[in-house]
Amino acid sequence: MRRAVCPGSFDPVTNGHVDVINRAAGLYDELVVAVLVNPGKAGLFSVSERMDLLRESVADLTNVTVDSFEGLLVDYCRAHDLPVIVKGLRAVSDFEYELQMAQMNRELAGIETLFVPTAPQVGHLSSSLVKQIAMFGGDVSRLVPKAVHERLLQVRAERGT
Ligand code: COD
Repeated sequence: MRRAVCPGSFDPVTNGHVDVINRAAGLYDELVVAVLVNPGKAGLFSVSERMDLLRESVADLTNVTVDSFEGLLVDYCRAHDLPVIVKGLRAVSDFEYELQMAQMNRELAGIETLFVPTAPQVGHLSSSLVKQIAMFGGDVSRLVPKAVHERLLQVRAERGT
């Protein structure tokens, strides 16, 4: 059974994430999408909201499950028998940091990293840009899954911005 993990903050999941998850799901028998619990950084969405939005966004992928983790990714990988990390790469700026993390994760625990190059139509997407645009009233409907778009509209309405 080939298993892998797609880790991230996913605050919130974008169409860029969904593209990487879709493609990784086609390469492995089981794919776990794991949301980082970062007590030092409050996101726009809670971890459980991010997980719900992820589940809705990848509901059609039967070999994908959504989980969360705290601490080192390699410890989570070891505890859940996940020998491969799948990451999306957007640009050279992503590559430098991602390469360093991939080398470190391999040194720490022998966990390999597979890089999936972004699809050109979503290469410019990031959660932080999407949040910024949405909170200033811009249209992000083409950039995120439907459930995320609806939730962003709700948050904006609640904040009255
Ligand atoms: N196209 C393609 N890929 C994309 C796109 C896009 N438009 N947007 C994002 N991605 C990729 C990112 O490159 C990343 O691989 C993944 O999707 C998740 O992105 P984010 O932004 O949601 O999440 P990050 O980058 O904040 O997540 C970082 C981790 C949580 C994976 C990392 O910090 C981590 O492993 N932390 C745990 C602590 C640890 O183990 N530290 C030691 C590391 S050596």
